Amino acid sequence: MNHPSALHADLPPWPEVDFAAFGETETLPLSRIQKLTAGYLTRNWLAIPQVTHHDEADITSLDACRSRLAQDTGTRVTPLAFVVKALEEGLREFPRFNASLDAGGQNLIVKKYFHIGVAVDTPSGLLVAVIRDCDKKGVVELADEIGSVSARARQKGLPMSDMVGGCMTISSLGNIGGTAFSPIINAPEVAILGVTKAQWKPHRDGDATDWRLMLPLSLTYDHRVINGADAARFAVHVADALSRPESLIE
Ligand code: CAO
Repeated sequence: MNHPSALHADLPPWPEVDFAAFGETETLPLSRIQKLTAGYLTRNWLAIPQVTHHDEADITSLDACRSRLAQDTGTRVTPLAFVVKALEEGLREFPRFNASLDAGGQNLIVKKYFHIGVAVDTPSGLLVAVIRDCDKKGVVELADEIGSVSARARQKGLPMSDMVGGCMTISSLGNIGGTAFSPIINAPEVAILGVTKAQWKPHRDGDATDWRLMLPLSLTYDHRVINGADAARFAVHVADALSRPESLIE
């Protein structure tokens, strides 16, 4: 396997422009986290042949279910906790997604644990908090943990021990907007699930039309490890699990 720095070798130099020659400018230094993230993202973008597959999940029942759960337990439950649970189910059904290539690219290491990373937007940059043993936690416990770890990440950052060992990452843009995007894989994971804003859409059912709340899913996968048909099956599986929320909270 080519070392990522070798992939840089033939690129032309970055353009050096005196922007001030064209008008007023201001220089803002990047934070330590932004600089680190920039290096990792560039490496992962260059070194992984990645493809993004798009699908959507019917979360009409899930939306009602999460409001009920929040009322019963007093915990704020966003769709993300269900997405974590559905993803964990997908990883169990499709073990190739719960894997990493070793550093030499010769072996696939399949994990028997289910730790899921959640990208958190903090004032000093993007952090990925790893939620451990998602197979052993219910939706409410996951919601509670996502809420507390993301608050901690925003207030004072996270220790490295809270950010390592993830199996697959979720990048949720929540209710901000957008219909799809291409998240970059968080190496050495082999896939990442992007989630954008759920939208009400008409659904034809025989002669009738009803309105369903649809959640866009954008699955980027490492094409060296996962083929397109399996990615499509994986996305359908996760979407199906999300459409049956009761099975996720059993
Ligand atoms: N569609 C519609 N509404 C959604 C939604 C979706 N896909 N996801 C979340 N929401 C709703 C939530 O239910 C909540 O509304 P209520 O309070 O009325 O229930 C609201 O949007 C805000 O949710 P949130 O963002 O505070 O909480 P979350 O659990 O969805 O997400 C976290 C937590 C940490 C992932 C999020 O705060 C965050 O940091 N997101 C940004 C991650 C990011 O930057 N990703 C890009 C990485 S690549 O650059």
